[in-house]
Amino acid sequence: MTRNPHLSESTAAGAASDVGVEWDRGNDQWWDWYMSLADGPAPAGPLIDVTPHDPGPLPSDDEVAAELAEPYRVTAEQVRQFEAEAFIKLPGVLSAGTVERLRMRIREMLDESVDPAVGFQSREMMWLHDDLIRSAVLSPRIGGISAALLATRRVRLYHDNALSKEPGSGRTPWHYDAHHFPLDSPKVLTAWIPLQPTPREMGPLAFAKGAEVEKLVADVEFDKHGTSYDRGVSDVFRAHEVAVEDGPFAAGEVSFHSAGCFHTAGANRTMTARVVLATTYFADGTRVVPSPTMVSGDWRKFIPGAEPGERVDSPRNPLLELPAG
Ligand SMILES: O=C(O)CCC(=O)C(=O)O
Repeated sequence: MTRNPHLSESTAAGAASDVGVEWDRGNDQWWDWYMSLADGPAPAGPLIDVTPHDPGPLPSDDEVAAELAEPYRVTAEQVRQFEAEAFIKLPGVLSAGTVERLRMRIREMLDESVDPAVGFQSREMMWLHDDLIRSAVLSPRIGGISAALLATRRVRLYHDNALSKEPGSGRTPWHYDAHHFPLDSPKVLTAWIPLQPTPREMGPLAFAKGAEVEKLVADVEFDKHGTSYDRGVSDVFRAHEVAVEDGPFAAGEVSFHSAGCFHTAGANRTMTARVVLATTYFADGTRVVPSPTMVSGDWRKFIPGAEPGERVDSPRNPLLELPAG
């Protein structure tokens, strides 16, 4: 067994499946580790130059906030689909101009904080520092969709995440978020908000269809050092002919996946960074799992003060204001 170079003495210790200790580095280092668990050869060949997208006139900060205060009507059929498939892609959640404004701001925030040499760039908790990002992360529109899909009236924020998969950067391994978030409830979801039209070649998020497919891979042993977990999940899905939704995202289209949904993302084979705002929400009343693991990264940053078994309701986990009506 080759030791994973992103792990410390403490997190590398024990069996490859042993994740019982807490993560002892930052969340950006957590992503470096996690992305190193993706299987498959590094893709070769030239990067594709995608046609630049024209978002039209750009809205002001106030116009973005006003747009995101408006409700998005989620139908009963869409809720049923989310429950049956564990994810849903919804068109037209954001206007093309709002998508571009968020992209520009997140790019600035990444550029001021992340080493440009890093292939998968990340930054969390941006809503604490920026009004425009806050108006999206805590927006009644995204909050209202999340509450409708989780069949609850009260949702709180777990965290926000900027995720920029730079040109040439590789796959995101198969995983499900209940393995990551130390939240003791099935009522947890992530809104994955691409900040440009995202063709297949750019590595859009891809989902294994079906709330039950997680049972098929329950016995695949996690491997903190290498790529065998990603490969094992992929092999089982292939053997069971599990359908995978890996299509492109149009500008303004947003996916919502539950914490039990298995998902992955392809490499970015284009010359444009795949920038995403990913925001995670949970039903009010949720508690911290009894024993968080290193797979939760530096989770105390996101839910400060909440210890295992306690309710998560710190000032960093505000209740979302839902749209009127
Ligand atoms: O953007 C990616 O490649 C991975 C994101 C992800 O897994 C998530 O937001 O749950």
